[in-house]
Amino acid sequence: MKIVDVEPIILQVPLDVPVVTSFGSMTSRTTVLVRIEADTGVYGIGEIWNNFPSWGLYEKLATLKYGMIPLLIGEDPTQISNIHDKLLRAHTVVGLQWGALGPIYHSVSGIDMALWDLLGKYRGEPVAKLLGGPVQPSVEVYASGLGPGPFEDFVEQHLAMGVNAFKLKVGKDHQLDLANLQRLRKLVPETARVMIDANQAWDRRTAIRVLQQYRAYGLTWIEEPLRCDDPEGLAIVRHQTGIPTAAGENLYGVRQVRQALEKHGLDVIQPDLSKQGGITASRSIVEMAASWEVPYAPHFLGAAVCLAASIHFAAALPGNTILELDANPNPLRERLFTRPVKVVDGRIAVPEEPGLGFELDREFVQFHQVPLRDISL
Ligand code: SMN
Ligand code: MG
Repeated sequence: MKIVDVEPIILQVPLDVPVVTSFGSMTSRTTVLVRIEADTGVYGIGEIWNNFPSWGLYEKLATLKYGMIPLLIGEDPTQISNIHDKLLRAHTVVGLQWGALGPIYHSVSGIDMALWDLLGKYRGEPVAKLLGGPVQPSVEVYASGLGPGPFEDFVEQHLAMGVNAFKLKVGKDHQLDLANLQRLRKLVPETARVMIDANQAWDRRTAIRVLQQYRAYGLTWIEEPLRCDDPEGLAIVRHQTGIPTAAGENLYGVRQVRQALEKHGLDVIQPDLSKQGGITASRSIVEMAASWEVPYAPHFLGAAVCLAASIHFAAALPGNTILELDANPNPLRERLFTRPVKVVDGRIAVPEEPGLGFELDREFVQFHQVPLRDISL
């Protein structure tokens, strides 16, 4: 079998109510899917991370088109490890040189995910099974993306779905963060897990000072309290505050993760399957973390394809604690598939169909697919 075609599919859906992130306001949701087809007609779909800013996709698409696709055509798509290795070997040094490690890993992520989907479809098996699982038939999720604005409705909706873990955005305004945390704790049952995410906002001194005040709230973790390139700082923060730390969405390559583990900076590792190099690289990351007895909780904030991949992954590989599920409305997560992903009793069941186990809704895709020149920024 040989790869004969690799196509990016750019989808953009305007939002009625912008989603406010700590980086800025999102007026649309944009994603890049990758469709890989083999000469037998079998195909797979993957997803490349694209959150904010939407114009970030230009560099990922260029990396895909000029860097990756020429290396993929003619390859045997079942040789996933070889292909993964070849793509990273060909691009890592030049990526370090021009400072574009992110887009390289993001592009490889979409390709890798598509290859696993393709392999599953070819073999007639779900990806969770190809990965040697499942070790659990369903995966617990937590609702993320709460705050800094009102979040009561989101919390209520997710409690009704049986979700019992919530993550609040912090890091902009300490008084508001504290008030939000108190409000969230009152809204949820005592048994609920509560996490906070500072998105790299603090320096060491601020993190320690602020987190002392959060101790009383029984936090399951503080995510990215410091810049992602300060693993020693993370170790100091977790030792001095006693609050577990989580990070990983901005660490690229096993070496960066290994350094964070060696410095004892992490209690939970959070690879994102659309960012860190797909299923193949994320598997290396979580297996390496397991040797430090550090469990994983996949980061996820994208479209339905990455969600499906994350479910297979977390169901198949031991050491998963929980999976992120963005609580903000996102049509690319909710309406991309003919059969939407459902949360029941706070968990998502692993699909039993071949590959990632879903069908793209053709009408939705046709309606929202945009040529690169028409992307609104
Ligand atoms: C996050 C990532 C990207 C955009 C907004 C928020 C956050 C998360 O770090 O982990 O969900
Ligand atoms: Mg985060």
